[in-house]
Amino acid sequence: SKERLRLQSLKDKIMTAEEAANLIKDGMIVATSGFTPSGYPKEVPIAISKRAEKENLKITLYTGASVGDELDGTLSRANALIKRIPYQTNESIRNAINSGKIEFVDLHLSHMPQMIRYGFLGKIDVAIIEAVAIREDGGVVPATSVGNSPVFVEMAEKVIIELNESHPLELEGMHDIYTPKNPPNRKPIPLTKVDQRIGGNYIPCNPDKIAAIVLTNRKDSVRPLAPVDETSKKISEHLIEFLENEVKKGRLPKNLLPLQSGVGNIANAVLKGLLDSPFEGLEFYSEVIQDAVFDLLDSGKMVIASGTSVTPSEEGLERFYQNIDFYRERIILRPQEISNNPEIIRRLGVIAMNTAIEVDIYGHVNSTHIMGTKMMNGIGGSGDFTRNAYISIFATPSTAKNGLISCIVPMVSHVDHTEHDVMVVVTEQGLADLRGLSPKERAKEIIKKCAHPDFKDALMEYFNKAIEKAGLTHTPHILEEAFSWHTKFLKEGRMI
Ligand code: 0RQ
Repeated sequence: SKERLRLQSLKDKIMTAEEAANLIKDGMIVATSGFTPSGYPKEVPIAISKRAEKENLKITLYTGASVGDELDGTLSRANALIKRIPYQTNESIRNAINSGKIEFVDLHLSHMPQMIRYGFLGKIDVAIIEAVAIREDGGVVPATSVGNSPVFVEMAEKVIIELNESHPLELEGMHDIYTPKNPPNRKPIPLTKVDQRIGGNYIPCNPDKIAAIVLTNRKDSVRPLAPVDETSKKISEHLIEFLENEVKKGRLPKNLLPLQSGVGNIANAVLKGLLDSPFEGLEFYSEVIQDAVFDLLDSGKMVIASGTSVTPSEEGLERFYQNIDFYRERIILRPQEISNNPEIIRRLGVIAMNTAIEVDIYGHVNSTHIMGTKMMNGIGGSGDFTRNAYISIFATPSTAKNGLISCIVPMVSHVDHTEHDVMVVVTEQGLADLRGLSPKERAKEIIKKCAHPDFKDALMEYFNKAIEKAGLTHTPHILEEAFSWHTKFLKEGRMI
């Protein structure tokens, strides 16, 4: 319709997904919109996969973060991917990464856009962007995520637009697009408050670059959320008690500071817990806006939410669209270069809450690897937020795999966040406040507060034995035994 394609000279670029997919050649770098199954292209990737099943066609794929099965799933099952950057959560692609079929590069999400502008990641041949409209000047109005789309559109040779009518036009005005310049002498990013807008509400695009427009109304495949379980609920209670105490001590204002929370069930439980908390006037400065944020906005407890994508459940999406005028006043979607920007996170004083796979007794955190070797999802934005937070928090259940694995271990099998970055660790057992503690003090606090009773004594034994063997060094370890819990699990299916 004229409302969605406002530059009439582009009308002859409308074509089928199969025709658009023919623009992709073997060996190309293809970059797409999409962030945590939201706002990603669907029709053209499916068409590329179909071609790849019949001919020799392999591409490198860049995205904002995780995308839906129509993209990561179909392309990896069609063996159409050589390399993938920077984050994924799809089972097919995860299996391909962990069996050597695809090279995966796990990047901090805020780093990727500038790495592309610096030329570190090669030249982007084609960008495929999901949009709700194309403006009179060629500008692209993104859908439910912004992610890396601005830099992809800027740097790609050609742009394919999937104009998706399943997204309401009322999304226009929700985005705030600002692009920092390259060094030297980059200016400060002028964002000092969560509710501030610093850019335009569309992605500028030279219309000559738009090589194809594909019309669709296929919806994102969104993920269902599990109901809040006992473990997540306890984690949430410990965390809220901690935040209340910080307010009492005068280290946080009454309405806290802007909150960031990861995705998944624990994050959802923590946000739900805030609904029943005494806090008012909350602000959210995060990546992903999920259902619990709608609850907080509806209740009036939260006044503003800034992120790079809206990723609701199916019911959540319906609710979002039914009340879009209400949410457009309270939600701002920014490029991931801004939502995850270290400069802004430090300036705003963001409280970062992310999930760990495992934590060691000294407070190093593994967020990405299973038993040190297999990639789960990727570091995502957790590093962007953790290193620069006012308070950095990691949550995890104290055990995994029905209690056979302790998520508190002598030494993490992969390090994503070092002890220098991690201030608080919380499990359903309790919360360890590590601020101002030395490694040996941290070990006692983490074991005492966070470890599961089944593993507590064994962890303390390891720590004491390490002191006996290594002496009172700065960070006592027994190198021959540091990974014995993991190797035992791999051999016998349990850690102790
Ligand atoms: O595997 O499903 O095969 O059983 O790890 O664990 O408990 O389902 O937790 O879905 O919240 O994910 C850290 C991966 C947690 C996620 C991580 C196994 C466990 C299960 C997943 P199964 P759960 P969640 C914002 C910030 C990095 C990115 C990030 C993540 C699977 O939060 O990707 O923070 N974070 N982004 O069984 C072996 C252990 C284990 C274990 C759990 N100790 N050993 N396996 N598992 N603990 C979002 C973005 O940046 C986009």
